[in-house]
Amino acid sequence: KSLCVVGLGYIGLPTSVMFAINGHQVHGVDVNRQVVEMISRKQLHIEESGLSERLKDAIDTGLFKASIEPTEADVFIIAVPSPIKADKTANLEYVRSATESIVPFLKPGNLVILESTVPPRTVEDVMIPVLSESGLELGEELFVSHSPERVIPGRVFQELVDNDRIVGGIDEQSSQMTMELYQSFVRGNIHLTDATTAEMAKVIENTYRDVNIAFANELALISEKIGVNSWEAIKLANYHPRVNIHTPGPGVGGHCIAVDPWFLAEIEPDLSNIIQLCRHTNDQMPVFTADKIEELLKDNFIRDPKVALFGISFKANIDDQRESPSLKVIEKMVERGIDFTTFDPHIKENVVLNQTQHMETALSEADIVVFLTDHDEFKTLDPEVVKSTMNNKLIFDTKNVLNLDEWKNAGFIVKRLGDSKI
Ligand code: SAJ
Repeated sequence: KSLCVVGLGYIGLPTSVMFAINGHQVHGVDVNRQVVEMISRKQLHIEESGLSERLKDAIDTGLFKASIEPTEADVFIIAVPSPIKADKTANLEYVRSATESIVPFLKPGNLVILESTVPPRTVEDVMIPVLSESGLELGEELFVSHSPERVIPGRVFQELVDNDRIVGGIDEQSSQMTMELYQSFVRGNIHLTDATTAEMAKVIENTYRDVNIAFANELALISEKIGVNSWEAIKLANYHPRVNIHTPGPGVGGHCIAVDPWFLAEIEPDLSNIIQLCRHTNDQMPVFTADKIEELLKDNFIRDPKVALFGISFKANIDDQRESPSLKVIEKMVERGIDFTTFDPHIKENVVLNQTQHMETALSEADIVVFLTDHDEFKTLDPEVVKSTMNNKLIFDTKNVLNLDEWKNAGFIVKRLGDSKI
């Protein structure tokens, strides 16, 4: 089949490459000329394990090319961002303009698939009116579906193949055609439904995670007051066969979990009480983290402190700092006039304030090290090395990344988020 994939970001590019190496003729489109030029030179503008070599293969076999304008194809896949605006409502401008951009190229028999995560009813209420402008009859000449991406950054190529996939068509034939297409590489089950249910299912998945994490964060805050280690208590509770509580931390980042719950809240604000409350709970965690840093410094009589913030990305072992709780902690440090440095072994360019590429520089004269991300590199840090250039020796672990007993034995004053035992 010939495919035209609109949006060559974290989802669109790996998906394009995946279809190409499975024998389809793929034309990738992105409005960003620089991105298109890089990809055409087989260079990456995003980091994803296994992408580089697959992109080379796809281009070398002549099955993948990129440009800034769509062309005619059998299937159109839309994988563009769907962020939220400042007022916490969905910005569907990219979805709308991507849909508009393909209308002139549509012909009878075409299939249009939306992969971006969107508020339920977007296919029906936003895309269908635009696609109708083609003059093609929906369900007869033009087929449309939603098949939300579900992959986790860093494991995209495994998950594209192994994960179950939801396919929701505007009619049965649309669902059927979409399923047959993804069967070219999906080994998981493909579940068929309607477009709006597919949209709802995807948003629910990420909202479930946000609500669960908010619950874990609330348990952490309660544990701080009652002499309990929430990490241990949650672990014990999870030994129950029907309990699966997530873990606390300095907040929820990324462009999915912290965003998608708003897609439900936006539609029915009066009915989404728990969802909104959980968003607020998670958004407050960076503030709690900053308060705790100040408290620890004050309790230890440290004046004019220097704070070393370790971990800038929004989660472990990736280079993506979008919506990261660390950014909010940094903001609070600035607001409160506290001197700090930032360090992240996964972020190779300096992208935030006072960032250094050298751990020694970050630690030099520092009074406290705050761990905000559970990168593997942090797990193996040697307390003796960390200690050698610090001024005071405080550790605040917000992700349960360190063996704090070991650090205590090495002479550190230690504190773990959500744990009043240490
Ligand atoms: N976090 C916690 N505690 C936890 C788990 C995560 O505080 O127990 C935090 C992380 O530190 C991070 C944030 O939540 O800041 C989000 O991380 P994540 O690993 O939950 O999610 P993402 O954004 O990398 O990817 C999610 C995935 N969705 C689900 O697991 C249901 C992925 O499968 C989706 O494809 C992706 O969202 C998406 O694009 O929607």
